[in-house]
Amino acid sequence: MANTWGYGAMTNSLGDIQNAKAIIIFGANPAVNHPVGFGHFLKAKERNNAQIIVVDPRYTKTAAKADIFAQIRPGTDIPFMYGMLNIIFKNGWEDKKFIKDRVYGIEDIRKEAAKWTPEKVADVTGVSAEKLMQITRVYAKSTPGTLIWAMGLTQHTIGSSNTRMAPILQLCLGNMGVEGGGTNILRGHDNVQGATDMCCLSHTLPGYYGLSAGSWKYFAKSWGVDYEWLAGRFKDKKMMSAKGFTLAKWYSGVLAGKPGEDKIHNAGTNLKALFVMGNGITSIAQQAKVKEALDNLELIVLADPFVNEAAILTDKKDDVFLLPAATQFETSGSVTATNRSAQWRYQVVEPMYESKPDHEIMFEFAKRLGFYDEYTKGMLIRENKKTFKFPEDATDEIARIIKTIGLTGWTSKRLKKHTDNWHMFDEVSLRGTGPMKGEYYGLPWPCWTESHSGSPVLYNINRSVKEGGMGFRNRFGLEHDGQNLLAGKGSAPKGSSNKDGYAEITAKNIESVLGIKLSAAEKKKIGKNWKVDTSNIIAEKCMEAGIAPYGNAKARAKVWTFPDQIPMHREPLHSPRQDLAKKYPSYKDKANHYRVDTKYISKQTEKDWSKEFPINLVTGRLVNLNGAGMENRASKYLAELTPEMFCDIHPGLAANHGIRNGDMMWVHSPEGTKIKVKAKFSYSVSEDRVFLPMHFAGHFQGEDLSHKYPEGTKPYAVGESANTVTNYGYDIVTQIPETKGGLCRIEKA
Ligand SMILES: Nc1nc2c(c(=O)[nH]1)N[C@H]1C(S)=C(S)[C@@H](COP(=O)(O)OP(=O)(O)OC[C@H]3O[C@@H](n4cnc5c(=O)[nH]c(N)nc54)[C@H](O)[C@@H]3O)O[C@H]1N2
Ligand SMILES: Nc1nc2c(c(=O)[nH]1)N[C@H]1C(S)=C(S)[C@@H](COP(=O)(O)OP(=O)(O)OC[C@H]3O[C@@H](n4cnc5c(=O)[nH]c(N)nc54)[C@H](O)[C@@H]3O)O[C@H]1N2
Ligand SMILES: [Mo]
Repeated sequence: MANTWGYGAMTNSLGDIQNAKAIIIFGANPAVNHPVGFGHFLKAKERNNAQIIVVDPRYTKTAAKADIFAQIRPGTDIPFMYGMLNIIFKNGWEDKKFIKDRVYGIEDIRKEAAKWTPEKVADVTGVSAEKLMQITRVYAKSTPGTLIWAMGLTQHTIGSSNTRMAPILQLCLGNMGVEGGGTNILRGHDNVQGATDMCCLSHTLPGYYGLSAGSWKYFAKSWGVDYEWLAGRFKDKKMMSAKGFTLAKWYSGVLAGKPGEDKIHNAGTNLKALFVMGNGITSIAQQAKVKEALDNLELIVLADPFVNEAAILTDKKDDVFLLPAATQFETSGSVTATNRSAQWRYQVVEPMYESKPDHEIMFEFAKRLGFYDEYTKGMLIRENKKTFKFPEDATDEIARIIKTIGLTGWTSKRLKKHTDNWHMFDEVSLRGTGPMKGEYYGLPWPCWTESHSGSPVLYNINRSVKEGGMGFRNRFGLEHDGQNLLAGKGSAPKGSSNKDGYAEITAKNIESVLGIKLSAAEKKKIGKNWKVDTSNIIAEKCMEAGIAPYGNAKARAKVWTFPDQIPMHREPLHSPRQDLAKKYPSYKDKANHYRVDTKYISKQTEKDWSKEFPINLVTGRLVNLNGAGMENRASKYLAELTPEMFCDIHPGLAANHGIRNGDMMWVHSPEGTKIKVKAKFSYSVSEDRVFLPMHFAGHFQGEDLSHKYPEGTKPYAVGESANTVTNYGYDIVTQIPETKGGLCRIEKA
């Protein structure tokens, strides 16, 4: 299973934040979670006196560096942003030309924003009308402004709507496609962007190609394998195109059929085996369910450099295997940073003891499962080789096949050259000098051809396509509801042969859009459209004409295929405000959501949760620990900083429950689960909420599982996992768990 919690790449880069005049941060705590990158935020302050605005339910270390802090109620960012738009439209502070030429659907946004007066926003979000007006004025008047988000926006049932709302705010202010602007999503692990781009996800092929027969056929051809052979790996062709389970709900795949469990659509069987490569498992919401699922599996295989604490959580005795995986220092290959730049990672040491790098573990599996040749064949094709060299040939295979996000230019040779010449690039613009002139560091995608510069700022029409410029992608047809979806007159990237909006480039329209004639030989070689054109003729011709192969369209504020066409506020499934849950109810329950019938409104209305569980539960991160935490809790010095699992609690709230600083306390969840943790007084949380760090494991509902660690492997710090009490609730589009919007009850232990 792969890690793909966050979504959306940075449109700009960390360095480019230094160009911002204002920085608004929703649900991210970079001072803690991206402390090196946060240096650029502070430099923006030094350089431009950039105003830093933090919107978070907690007074974080990032908030401590902010000019303005708004303590928002969890899960109410959509009303907050509509409130900003309400003020922006009322004062005419929006960028009218940008909206007219480059955005579709703002009329609907305008109507919704009109409903969110500052007073109404104050009631829903807990942020005063005055503060909302102050923030809006500062942010709208200090352009370019950059908008930052991370997990505080995504880990909600409405997470996907949050991630549409934020770009809409930026589009309205004309903050997209400019240096110092953009939506800059601070991603998680070093290569989480790369993992997402390769679609270690259950609903797409690599490069976001989707699961249609057409996509499968493109990959079959590109991998040099027979499409029917590939199809034969599935029960039938319907399952071949069906989305799989997600990491968040895999447990339902095991437990379905038991009383009260969500139903599944899995071609007739429950899941029987689990193979984990690079996920901590104790980081998944609903740990009691996860434990039960682990206990009910026939086989568990955990490939990890450490003891994966799934093995500690489960009571399963047989057929649990720990495979020693090598770490990133013992292998090499390309990794993709949060701003779409690639870097080559060189091996530091040989794999230690009997450990093996992940790719070797996978190759060994493929051999034993009987498809090693098919699995590795794609690496031989580019240069018609007999044997491959990993990872160079894998990187070159990716460059050969992935057109959708423009990875053609990412050959292993070029990526190594960038890493080797790291010192020749500017940290703000990413521009290279000397031998690296004309290229941006890490060739941020799209990097359309083998000589393309890379694109440091997405959607920037002030640069030529050759130098990283582009409009918005033409992805959703040419018109909708009678309105043209292509960009307006004169809004093509600089130096382009076509000055206006244009469709994505296909073999059919290339001559008319570019105003060129193809030779007979070219016509024979060219692919059907830019996404499947392995001849690269489309991309090469487009570069000459200054045309972005993916078209030049309007960004869409309205998505007519989503449950909410424009982002709408909906209360979390477990809301402390029952009055608002009635007014802004959740979605209808969703059948077959990544194979699982997932509850929304039925959960929200099951009872008035807030009566028994009146306190908001917020979870998140600490600077000294990472993810599920095993890697760092196994380090004596890092563990020493937080030797025990704790709960940040306001002294006022604690006093009401007879809890003193340092007492043990119980946190109970609506699911009937509980954890025992140490109370830590903190004014970072208000009296209506508590905060739990997510990095602990090794205790379960009050029980110490220390005796279950294999000899010599117990980490220096163990404790309850916050995810034993995070509530049921999953994003309507992506199925990310609602780990940042739930309820709990507390008592002194
Ligand atoms: N030290 C350290 N660094 C890390 C990690 C780590 O574990 N440790 N993990 C890495 C990974 S995988 C990721 S994804 C990133 C995550 O980086 P962040 O997203 O910054 O991490 P979190 O602390 O989970 O959440 C950020 C903030 O969201 C706030 N929040 C919660 N609910 C809401 C809400 O409804 N609205 C708003 N506006 N804010 C809300 C929380 O109070 C918290 O301060 O960090 C990466 N960096
Ligand atoms: N309550 C709550 N839960 C959350 C979150 C939250 O904010 N609140 N955040 C969520 C987010 S954004 C994320 S990303 C997840 C993170 O949670 P996890 O995905 O569990 O993150 P890590 O602890 O980084 O887990 C990585 C595992 O991979 C192992 N590993 C490290 N290097 C290698 C390698 O090279 N090969 C292999 N095979 N294994 C390796 C580590 O030892 C570790 O066991 O947690 C999610 N869960
Ligand atoms: Mo993450």
